[in-house]
Amino acid sequence: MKNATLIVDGIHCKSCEMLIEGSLKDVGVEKVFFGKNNMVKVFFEENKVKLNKIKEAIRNEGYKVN
Ligand SMILES: [Cu+2]
Repeated sequence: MKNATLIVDGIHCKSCEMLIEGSLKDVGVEKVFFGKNNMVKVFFEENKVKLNKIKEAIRNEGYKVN
C-alpha cells in the first residue's frame, strides 16, 4: 500500500473532513487520516487509483491541494 501526505487548504470543520473522505473513498482510496495544519494522509493501491486522481477528487469538492 502506498501513502501520501497532502496539504489541503480550506478544511475548517468535521463536515469538510467527511466530505473529502467520502470523495476519496469513492475514487478508491483505502484510508484517510486528517492531521493538524490541513494535513491529509491517504493510503491507496497504485493499481486502483493514482495520486493525480486523488488530488482531482479533492479539488472537485472545492478545496485546494498542493
Ligand atoms: Cu467545513
